[in-house]
Amino acid sequence: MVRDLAAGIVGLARRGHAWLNTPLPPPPATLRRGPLRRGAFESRLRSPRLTSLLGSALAVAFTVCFVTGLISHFIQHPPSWFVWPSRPVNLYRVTQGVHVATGLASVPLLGAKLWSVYPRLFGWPPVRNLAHMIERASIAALVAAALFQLISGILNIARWYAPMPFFFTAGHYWSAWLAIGALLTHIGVKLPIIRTALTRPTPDRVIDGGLTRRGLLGAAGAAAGIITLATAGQTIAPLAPVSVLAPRRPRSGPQNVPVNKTAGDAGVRNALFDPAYRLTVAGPARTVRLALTDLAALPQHTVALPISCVEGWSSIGTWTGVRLRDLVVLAGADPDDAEAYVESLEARGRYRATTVPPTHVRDPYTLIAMRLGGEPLHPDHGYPARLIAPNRPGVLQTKWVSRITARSAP
Ligand SMILES: Nc1nc2c(c(=O)[nH]1)N[C@H]1C(S)=C(S)[C@@H](COP(=O)(O)O)O[C@H]1N2
Ligand SMILES: [Mo]
Repeated sequence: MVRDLAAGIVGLARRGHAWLNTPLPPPPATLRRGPLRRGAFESRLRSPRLTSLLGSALAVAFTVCFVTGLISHFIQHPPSWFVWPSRPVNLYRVTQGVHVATGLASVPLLGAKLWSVYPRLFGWPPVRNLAHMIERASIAALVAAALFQLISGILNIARWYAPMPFFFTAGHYWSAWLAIGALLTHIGVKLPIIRTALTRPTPDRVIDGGLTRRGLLGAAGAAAGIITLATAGQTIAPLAPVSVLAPRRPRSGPQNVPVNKTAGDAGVRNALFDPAYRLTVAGPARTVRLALTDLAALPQHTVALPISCVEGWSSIGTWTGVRLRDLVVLAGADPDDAEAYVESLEARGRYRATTVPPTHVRDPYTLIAMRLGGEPLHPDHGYPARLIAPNRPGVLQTKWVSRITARSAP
């Protein structure tokens, strides 16, 4: 009885397996045209070795890009276990510069990689069996997610949001998980092919006096290098002259610092110069309202800190103002343990407020700055007062600050 049952199950499994692996019939002769023609793709440059080499470079670039992107996301939306230090002051500048650079360098690598395998799109039959179908679907997900990441990232650094009818940050974040998951699956499935292709080198022949494999790899690598050089100047000042692709230059903008959103864009032009302006600091013991003269009478400090935009550009400024920890103390909070909620005069806008965690409130470099390069802040840089903290994304360096609420960290 038990034996019959077991035999039945095994038989069913066998039949299922045979069914899953039954190939579809070959294409009718009328379909053997265009890309479905036998020998439609001639280039003998294509080989598992070429694809594996390009794929390895791409896997490294994608992994670095993913990790640095995750860091940037966690700083902006910290899970409870995540702590980002306030030093070294340039760390975020580096991680985000690397994020944007590896993303951009991936463009020619992905182009070459897709070229090396796209004839497989026209393989026949399109679906051989269930396993083959799942594999093709996972590759489709990988290609779609990779293209989406590169295109949405480039649109974001170009600040061109019209083609993106979704919130960039959320789309880019969730699609990153899809891309990295599909990439791991892909590597897992192809591992035997990759291993053979990389361990048993095949000779690199000159084909019809044309390009060699080494030549093609060199060209893809050079393109990646040129793109990196042509954008790295948005954060490495000496490279700025050759950075023809960089949307921003480190020394452009008023007071030698680029501007992302102007006072006009934020709709705060009138409020800035209102003589009734007060910086409100609320805390557990009291609420104080400070006029500009009161702020100027507090101890002033000067720090050299970068604005490091998530878009990859960065620029150092010399900022002067009062320490956030001194303001927190005025309102009766513990400066070593408080977090500060900093709000802007800007009424609406995703970046009108930010929470400064205890690591950064504590840091003596964290200022509510009133001056940049020795002059009062330009209206576009956040006059009358803005937050500037070490090792933080630019998007969290709130401009036109009007209110600070100090509370003990949860
Ligand atoms: N209130 C407010 N502050 C803001 C923003 C904003 O849109 N609103 N943009 C942020 C972004 S994205 C960056 S990169 C920095 C740029 O500062 P800067 O214009 O002085 O260079 O300001 C940040 N502060
Ligand atoms: Mo930014």
